[in-house]
Parts: sequence; C-alpha cells; structure tokens
Amino acid sequence: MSIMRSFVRTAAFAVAASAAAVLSSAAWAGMGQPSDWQVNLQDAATPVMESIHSFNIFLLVIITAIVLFVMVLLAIVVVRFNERSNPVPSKTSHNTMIEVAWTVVPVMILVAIAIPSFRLLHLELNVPQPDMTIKATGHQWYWSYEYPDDGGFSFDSLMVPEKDLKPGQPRLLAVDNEVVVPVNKTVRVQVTAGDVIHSFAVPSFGIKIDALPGRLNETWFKATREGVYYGQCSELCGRDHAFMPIAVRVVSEDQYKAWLDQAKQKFSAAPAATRTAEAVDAPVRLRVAVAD
Ligand SMILES: [Cu+2]
Repeated sequence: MSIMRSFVRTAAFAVAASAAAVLSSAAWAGMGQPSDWQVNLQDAATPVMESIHSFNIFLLVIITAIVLFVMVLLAIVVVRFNERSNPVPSKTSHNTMIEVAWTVVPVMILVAIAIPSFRLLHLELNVPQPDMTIKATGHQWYWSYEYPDDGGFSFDSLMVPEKDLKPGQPRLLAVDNEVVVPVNKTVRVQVTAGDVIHSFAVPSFGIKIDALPGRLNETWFKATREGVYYGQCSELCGRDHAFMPIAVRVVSEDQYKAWLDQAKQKFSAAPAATRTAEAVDAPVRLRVAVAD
C-alpha cells in the first residue's frame, strides 16, 4: 500500500499546486488587454468581471477535485483489481448505498454550481440605475458611438493601422477615437448594428453582447479603475472582422468633463455618416475598379 500512499500524497500536492497557480495567475494576465504568456482571464476592472473571476476559480477547484478523485479510483482499480493481484473476482452486482451516493452527490455538485451561476447572470443582465448612456453601433468594419445624455454628439472609431501606431498603442487594438467614460460611474451601453451582426465585447469589463441590426441590446459596466480597456468585435462579421477593435478610456470626472468640451466641438462639426461613407467605401471602390 505504500504505492497508494505516495499516490495520494502526489495528488494532494497537485491540488495545492493547481490552487496556487489559479490564485496567483492574476499576475500572468493583462489589465485591459492581452499579455504575453497569459494564462488566466484578463484582470477585472468592474464588479461584474470580479464575479466572473471568482466563479471561474470556484469551477476550476471543483473540476480539479473531480479529476483527481476519478484518477485515484482508476489507480485503485488498476493496482488492486488486476488479474494477478485479484485472481478470483467478486460477484457483487448491486450496492444500494453507492448507487444512491453516485446519483445524489453529482446533483448536489450541479446545484452548488447553479446557485452562483444564476446570481452572476442576474448581475450581468439587470442594468442598475445608470449615470450615463452610450450607444455603440457596429458597422463593417468599425464602431460608432453616441453620447445621448451629454450633448448627443457621435463619432466613429477606426483601428489605427500598424504603420501609424504611437508608442504604447497595442497593435490591432488601438483606435483613432476612444470611448471616454468617467471612473466609478454606472454606464449603460446600448448596442446595435448598421449592417450585419457584430458583438460588443470588453474582457476586463466582463461584457459581451450581440449587436443586431434593427434591435437595441443593453449591457452595463462600472469601471472602478482608470486606464484604457480594449475589446474586439466578437461575432464573425466579414472580411475585416478582426480589425474593428473597441477602446474605452476610463478617466477621472474632471478629465471626462474636459474631454466632453473638446469632443462636442470636434464631433458636432461633421455628421458621422458622411465621414465614414468616404473612409470605408474608398478601398471597396478601388477593388471594384481593379476587378472591372
Ligand atoms: Cu464585427
């Protein structure tokens, strides 16, 4: 039985190691954007994402425990009940206690998972009283944003091409016009699309919601830390699906007011629709001309 004892000791060590890895893995994940060798989810910047993190860790612990338990059972069968060590097998075919246990215990595990899962869904789907609203509209292949509460201006947000990146701007994620919001404010995001289905997703905020033409979807976030948070369209929407990132800059209340003043001037001058029709159609027209 010394083999069994050392196996159990190894298994216990594996549980401890995996728990330690999960708890410390926040260090391997980026805040607001992916990082090299990232293992865990991106760092949390909102209460919703913090709940997603703890639910994820809770599930990992359950999964690890189940895997180790099944491995121990398998090892016992292999060691103790092979033909050599157990030449005359038992004829037992029923054991009421075990049969009840292997039905009731999994049900209890599922209930234990369901309760925090529904609590999280409720948190995500019930928009609390918002401090401000932003409307995000997905287009092939950029996002446009509207600030209905703060002046009603709107603007388009296009990816910065690689050759124009400034130091600190991440490739394929930086945009020309970022969404700017104040820190610690509940922001309601109304999401729709102008052409095909897109999806508005920002991992550090824990939000991902489909942008459907002709339908207004709603989500919310309350960023508790200042910084720039990146996301991407998360619904295959065509050729440049991978090139319509989302960038949200969370700033202090004063910085937000200052940004609002200059944004109102900058963006109310030209309506968004005319500017993008030119910008986006240009390469398409060029390709049509070449094909002709
Ligand atoms: Cu898209």
